[in-house]
Amino acid sequence: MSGVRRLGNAEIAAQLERVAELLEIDGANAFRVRAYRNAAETAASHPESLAAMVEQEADLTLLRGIGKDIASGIRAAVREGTLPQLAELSERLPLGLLDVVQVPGVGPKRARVLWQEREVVDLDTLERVAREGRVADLSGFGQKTQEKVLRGIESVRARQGRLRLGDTEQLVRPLLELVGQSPGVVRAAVAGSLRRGRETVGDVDLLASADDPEPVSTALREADSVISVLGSGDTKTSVVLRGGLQVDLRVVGDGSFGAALAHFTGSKAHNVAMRQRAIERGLTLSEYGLMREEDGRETVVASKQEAEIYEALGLAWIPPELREDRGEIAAAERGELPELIELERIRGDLHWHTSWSDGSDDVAAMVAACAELGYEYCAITDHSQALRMTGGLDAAKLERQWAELDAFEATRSEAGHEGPVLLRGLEVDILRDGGLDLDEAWLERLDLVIVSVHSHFDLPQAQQTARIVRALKHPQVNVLAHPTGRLLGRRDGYDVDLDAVFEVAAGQAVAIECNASPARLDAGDVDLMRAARAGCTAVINTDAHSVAGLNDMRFGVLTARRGWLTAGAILNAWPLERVRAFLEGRGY
Ligand code: DGT
Ligand code: CA
Ligand code: CA
Ligand code: ZN
Repeated sequence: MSGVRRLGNAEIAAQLERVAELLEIDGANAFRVRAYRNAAETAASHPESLAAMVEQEADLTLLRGIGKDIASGIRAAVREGTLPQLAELSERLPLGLLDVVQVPGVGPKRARVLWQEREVVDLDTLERVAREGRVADLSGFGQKTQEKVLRGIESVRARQGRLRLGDTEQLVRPLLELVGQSPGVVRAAVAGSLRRGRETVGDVDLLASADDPEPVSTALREADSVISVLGSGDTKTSVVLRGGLQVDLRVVGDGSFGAALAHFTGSKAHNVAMRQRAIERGLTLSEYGLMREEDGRETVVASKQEAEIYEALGLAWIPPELREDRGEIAAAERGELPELIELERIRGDLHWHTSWSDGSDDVAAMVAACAELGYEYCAITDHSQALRMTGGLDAAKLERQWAELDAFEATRSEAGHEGPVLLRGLEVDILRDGGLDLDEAWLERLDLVIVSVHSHFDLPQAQQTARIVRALKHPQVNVLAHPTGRLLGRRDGYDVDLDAVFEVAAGQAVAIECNASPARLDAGDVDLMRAARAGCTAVINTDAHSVAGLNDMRFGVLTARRGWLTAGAILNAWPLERVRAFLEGRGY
């Protein structure tokens, strides 16, 4: 594989999804379309690298939803970079139609008509044709559709790309409050990917129960942050917020709130598996409830509370973060769902920066904030010297920092020392060759050595992997920070064989970081599952560069929950003595 960038599962999934969409526009048979969608979902959620499986000549058809043709397509994609099915379709169909089908009111059938009758090939041509009034006169379209299309184009442009979890929170909180306090509303909740804690969110799904949907729908349409209304009917209202985020509100009767919440929380794959389970028990499951049909009469088995639906299907209630059809239903059936990590179980934050490097607050302020969060311990981990722009520390500067830390501790103990124990660490750069950016004596003196990659992102996979592995094999190294280097929505991770990295980390007692910064969430959910499976300990750190950044811990906890992690698997959920034992390489 030398030289060729190894295709990630997410990329394979995206290509499969694109094939499905193009087939749909092409008017292909619905079963064929669904086959590619199912395969895309499998690829996206499979914890092992498909490319690695191909290299090991594993049989891909053993995976759910992957048949012979798709398997051979994936093998070719791993060799050549592109699915042959996608290459073939994109020769016949303009790829811009993939954006056109996203426009509310268009969809694959209409996209095909627009392409064939009006030569629409992307959003720009669609906009021109619609402005010229040449959409309305197409059969089956009309004036109203044309107006809807024009509004829709704007919203597709605005929300192209997904919003990061951390960016949605402050937008959604006031809306949920507004909805919850609207006249007649009994219950209100967030559903969709946001409730599942996904690292990015396509749109926000809100749910409310009320007898009369009108007042709450009106309240949403008239909210300050709303810039356009995509549609508003009896049960569903869709709006776009300033900044482009779409919000869908569904209003249901309170009697079916539980069923609607389960349905609109998803994921789609989880819902499909749940519906199948209902059918196997002679029941049907929908957004209205779990129903039994007898003698032509339908009776409600469960619908008011979400937990009742799971119970009636012989399952423990499944936390939303696990609802991705990654084995949670089987685990719930056996009563073996993991006891997921909770924010309250986090005892310390072991990665943050101060004004000694590129942080904006000083040591005292950061430790005081950690005390405020109730932490038992924490670690100062500024950058090492290779990161010049950050004012990274060399041995001499570290010496000065430690003198300040000594003085800080002296003041603290005079004042009765009530805060968290402060460990002394450094985030040491992994150099191009895998060497560490600090001398041996200092590596030994530090309580905690974090290593990370901040340069040479473009090395070929074998070299990048060897570089990181070499760093991890240094006996003083304790944590690998942000192991893929991705920046959500901005930069893919570097090309690295994570399974090889995890294997070495497990053997060397190096913890794998779940970087809680909403810009990173790295390692992500599936990678954390892989790390845990390889025997690694995880650690959830904020990598805060200010006091405010310390509050990001919750995003890391959500990601770790999506990775099925329990407190026992997470270093900073352990008591200090056990953490020290881990850091010193003793039994832990
Ligand atoms: P997102 O918005 O891309 O981050 O992901 P979700 O999971 O929030 O997906 P979304 O907003 O399309 O739909 C919310 C949930 O509604 C989804 O997880 C499953 C459920 N759902 C039920 N029926 C349908 C359907 O026909 N289409 C879609 N898209 N979702 C459905
Ligand atoms: Ca959504
Ligand atoms: Ca939605
Ligand atoms: Zn850092």
